Amino acid sequence: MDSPPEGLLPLSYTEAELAQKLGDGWKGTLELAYRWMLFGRLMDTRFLGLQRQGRVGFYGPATGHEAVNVGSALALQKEDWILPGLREQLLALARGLDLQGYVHHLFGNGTDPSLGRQMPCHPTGKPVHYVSMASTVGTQISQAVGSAYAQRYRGETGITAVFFGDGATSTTDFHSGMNFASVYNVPVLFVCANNQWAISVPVAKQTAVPVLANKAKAYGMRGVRMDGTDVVEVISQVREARASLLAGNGPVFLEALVFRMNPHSSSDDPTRYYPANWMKEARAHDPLGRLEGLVDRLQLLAPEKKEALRKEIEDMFRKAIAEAEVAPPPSPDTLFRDTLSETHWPLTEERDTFDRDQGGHFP
Ligand SMILES: Cc1ncc(C[n+]2csc(CCOP(=O)(O)OP(=O)(O)O)c2C)c(N)n1
Ligand SMILES: [Mg+2]
Repeated sequence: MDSPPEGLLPLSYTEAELAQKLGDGWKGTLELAYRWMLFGRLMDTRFLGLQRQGRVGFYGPATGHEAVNVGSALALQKEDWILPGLREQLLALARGLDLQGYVHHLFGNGTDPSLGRQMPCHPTGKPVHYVSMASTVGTQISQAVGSAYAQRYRGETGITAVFFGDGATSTTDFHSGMNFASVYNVPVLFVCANNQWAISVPVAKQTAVPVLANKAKAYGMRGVRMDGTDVVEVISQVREARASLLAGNGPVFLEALVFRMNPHSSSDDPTRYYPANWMKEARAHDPLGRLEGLVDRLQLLAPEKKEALRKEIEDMFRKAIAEAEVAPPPSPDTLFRDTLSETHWPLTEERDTFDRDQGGHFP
């Protein structure tokens, strides 16, 4: 960073505090965090740009959420399951989701693992234990409780972490999930990324509880509000919560306070509703800028190294996009596959009618 943007809130940790919060390998952890948070930032610019150029149909950026995603990815383990909300694609990639597969998915082509059937930006990744989101706000919360319950029932060692927004805390699934998890002491970690907006509705207009972490108290659960723009804080809180869950101390609710720095999605225009000072305040809490300030102060990455990293990431996107853009679309007959375990006549008839109307190309 040449000079930090005006008003940016610094991360003022000393080396001793970092070692205490992140352990002996803190330098490597911060470098990794920087790499992935930069990746997320560049990805949003690139992929939102693709949507604006009409090359992909939809994109949901998560600028401002990078520390929640990357901090959680670094604190959670392979055996854990992730049930995401709307903005955890970066978390999946940081857990090892294949970038090329994700970009195929954004284009909805024939190589997309979900064969163009999901909305773009709704990836799925079984190998990295990342369940595709449904977009219906909050439904993943009760499902995550079931997932964690099953893990314990089967004697597995991991936990389930479920991510959702502030708006989702006003859904019935939030109530059912929180209540059940607490009553049955289920090893589930609730992470609410409170970006203070549910599309155009500010958080104060959808709940009368100013600190969402306090909602946990009503369920007899530990609730903590953390600074979701400070990746050091996120890593240490998620690690601690995970250990507590595995020790059988009951579910934990973490509220990560963040600032949404982009439209709700590519289908939204926040200039219609953001207050005049919103972006200034959001930029002061920019998670990547804050981490970069810390990395620079501690001289962890030379400027040339940062530049090389940026170039390496941009090249990865360029290559993945070039490959995905020329891949053929899914064959229409895939519409009739994978829906039922055994094909039955209404489906076969529909398929045959469709094929006849198309000129009879199906195998
Ligand atoms: C059940 C349901 N109602 C409404 C919508 C439309 N919708 C999509 S995202 C969203 C707001 C979500 O806000 P929040 O939970 O705070 O998550 P954020 O988008 O801020 O990350 C709404 C109302 C939906 N997808 N599902
Ligand atoms: Mg929100």
